[in-house]
Amino acid sequence: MLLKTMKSRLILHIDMDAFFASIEQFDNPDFRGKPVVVGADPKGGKGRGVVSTASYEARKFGIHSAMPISKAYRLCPDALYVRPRMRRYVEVSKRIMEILSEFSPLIEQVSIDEAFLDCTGTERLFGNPVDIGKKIKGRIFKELGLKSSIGIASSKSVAKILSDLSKPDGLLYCEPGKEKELLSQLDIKYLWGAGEKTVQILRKHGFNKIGDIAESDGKELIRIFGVSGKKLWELANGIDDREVVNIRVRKSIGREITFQEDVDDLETLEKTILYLVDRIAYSMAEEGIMGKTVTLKIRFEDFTTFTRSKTLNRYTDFVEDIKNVAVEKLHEFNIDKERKRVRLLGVSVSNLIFKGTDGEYLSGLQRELFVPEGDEKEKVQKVLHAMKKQFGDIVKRAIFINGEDHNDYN
Ligand code: TTP
Ligand code: MG
Repeated sequence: MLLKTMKSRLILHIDMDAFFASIEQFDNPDFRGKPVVVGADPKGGKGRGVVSTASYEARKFGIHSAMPISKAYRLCPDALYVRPRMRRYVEVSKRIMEILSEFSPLIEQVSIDEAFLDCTGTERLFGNPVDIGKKIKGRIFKELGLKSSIGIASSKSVAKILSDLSKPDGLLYCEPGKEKELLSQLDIKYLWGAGEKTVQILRKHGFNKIGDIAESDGKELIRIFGVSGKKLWELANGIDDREVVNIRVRKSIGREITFQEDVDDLETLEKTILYLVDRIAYSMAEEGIMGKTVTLKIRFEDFTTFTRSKTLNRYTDFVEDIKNVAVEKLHEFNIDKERKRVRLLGVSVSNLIFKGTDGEYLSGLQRELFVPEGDEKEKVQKVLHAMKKQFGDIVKRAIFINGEDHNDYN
């Protein structure tokens, strides 16, 4: 029998410390070493919003993410209260991901300040696991002046737990084979995937340490939680084969179409733009992306190809916004007057920002910052997207396009 030896994986979980607040402290040297609270305006204690995050100095007063800003103000009125600057944070986030991608091409960004890296097989290049972690921390600090915490293990869940435990400015490594031992003494609240509710139920049934779960025969867990009970048991035993999924930090999102027959009338071209933009906007909503720069690509019958771009003054994922720019650019080609025949038409959106995949907070913030509240267009678009998700192609705009369209990803 052929024995397959599974090589242990080397997975890193990187999470920035007090991300928004640390950026504020870096950008404003006066804020360093002081309690900084990023979030809504406290309005002298009457503010109604919440805390995005607090610097570690502010956390000493009990202030934390998602706490009402009025409560934070009561706990520490002298803290420095600043409004979020999302664009700046997204820019720094992109830079961090670029640094991480120098250490491995297999990178999964989980939220604005967090990513998994699969560094299996990179020891020869960068040294032992701890060295790799130190190098990454060093690079991020040197280039951006920010502190990070890193967990290194053979699985995603253990790496994630370790980065949490190592905070702030920490680095923890679990040798392969020691996962179960390491987890056993930890409180069940550290188990990745066990939310607050699950933890409560577990405690009610007498599970307090992760080891309590690992040592149980699993049947009780399955009885309580169904299939996810089995998952919990596996995680508690350090079993987690989820892979680091390569989420490409995309530079643009677009679609283009090559017509069956070259087109020379403006109306068809404009309709085609709407058709393409509809699909782009749907993908953007699906993937939680907004963009600022719209590019129109046009190829004439003689294969000469042009691109024309315009950068808006805000991020958008609205069909209307994207379409308007693309149509405006199309008109610059004087197709009507010159009767030029078009072979291919494409639209793409670049200069993108991404919302985190593990929560709505980033999207919420982005909406708050970039979109007027209660915008009608947004509501209509949301409904359209929701319907499209449910009914697929039934909800299409009534446009017939004679050609093949395809993704145009960069
Ligand atoms: P986190 O990584 O959860 O928090 P953090 O980086 O501020 O602190 P830690 O050292 O504990 O990792 O979230 C990253 C950023 O996301 C955070 O700086 C601000 C934002 N955020 C919110 O706006 N609202 C929230 O409720 C949370 C949890 C985060
Ligand atoms: Mg963080």
